[in-house]
Amino acid sequence: MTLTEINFDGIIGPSHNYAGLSLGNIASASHAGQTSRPREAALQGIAKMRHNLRIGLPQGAFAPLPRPDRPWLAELGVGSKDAVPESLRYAAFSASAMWAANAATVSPAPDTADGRCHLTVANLKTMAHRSHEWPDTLRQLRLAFSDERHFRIHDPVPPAYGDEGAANHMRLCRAHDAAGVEVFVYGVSGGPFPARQHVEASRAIARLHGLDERRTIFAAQAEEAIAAGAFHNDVVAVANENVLFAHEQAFADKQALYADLRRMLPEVEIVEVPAARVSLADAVASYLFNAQLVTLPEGGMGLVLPEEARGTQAVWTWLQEMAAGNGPIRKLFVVDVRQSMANGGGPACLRLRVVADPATVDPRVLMDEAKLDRIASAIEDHWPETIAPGDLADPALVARIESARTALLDAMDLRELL
Ligand code: SUG
Repeated sequence: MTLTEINFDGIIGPSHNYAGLSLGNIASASHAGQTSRPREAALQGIAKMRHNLRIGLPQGAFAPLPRPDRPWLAELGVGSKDAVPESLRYAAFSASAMWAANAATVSPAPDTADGRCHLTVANLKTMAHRSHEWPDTLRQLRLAFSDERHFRIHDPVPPAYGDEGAANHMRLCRAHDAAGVEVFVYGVSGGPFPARQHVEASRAIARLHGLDERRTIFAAQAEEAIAAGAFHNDVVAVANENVLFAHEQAFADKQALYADLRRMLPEVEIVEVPAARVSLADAVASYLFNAQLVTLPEGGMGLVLPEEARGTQAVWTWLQEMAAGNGPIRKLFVVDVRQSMANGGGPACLRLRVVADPATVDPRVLMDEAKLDRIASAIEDHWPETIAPGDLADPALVARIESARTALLDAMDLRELL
């Protein structure tokens, strides 16, 4: 068994649009009503996957979900032949499943009582447009990780408690294949904005995954961070192996969190960015912490950052100083995921990390250059170029969105997800 970290990116679906649906997500609100570019968006996502493959990282991908979500509309009394009512249109068409960090919470095998990798699909109940992702996400997780000797997939926790998946979960460890400390980050209050992750959901997942309480931490997000636009913890913090990279104002009680981490994992290194160097506002606007913090095959760690981080002066200056210093993070890679960023989704939002032996995963969801070529050509041939407000009322566009996904599933040999 070779346990390794695999990043599964959500392929950006053909209905990608800017509907301003996420209260508390500043990018989503500020781009509401703009014209989106689904084809460009999806190709940016493919280019990121290619970049990560080329620096030697294992890469997986999840297919977009069926949109409009007809079974969900049926539950709301909309028949399959009916036009989608305007009030439900954007929620029914959202391509939000692209942000795979919200698909599930993952506890790798070394952390769990039964020695299997556990995944709990996120209920995403706080936002209407995301609350109906989980049934199709669950189907896809069951397909990708069907080997029950190695994986255990859980239904969502009950909707009494909001759960947003891996975006509010960090794992620290000596090495990916060693037992880790799992940190569940929850929100209590977000000032004017909703706190999306409920502590009871986090506690339930820790129990369901059979985690050891001596290596499990529950930490509250700072209210000021949520109020500044950190609707998920991964907007202000990211961890990889023994490194926690976080903004000074990410957590309600950082001293307690850092002390617990040092006690449970003495080799932990905490790289904290002071507010005096990078304000919360700049951290949120640049998505500095929504980088992928990765262990490079040649040793050392790198950050896969969005262009916006290079474009924000205080952030880029700080990053360059850090990379030139003696710390654990030495390499900076910049990728263009602007179409996703405009809805509040950076490089780390677009991926779900699973530590597993690739040989135990369905090979169809594991990527190489040839598969990415096939996927890219399905996108080039079938994805709409633009979606302007109101376009989703056009039956011809709806048909095109549905047939585009079918073409992609054909290219991925995943027709059973139709
Ligand atoms: O849930 N945006 C997503 C962005 C999710 C980012 N994920 C992580 N931080 N891991 C959200 O707020 C906007 C959709 C719209 O407005 O059209 C949206 O759903």
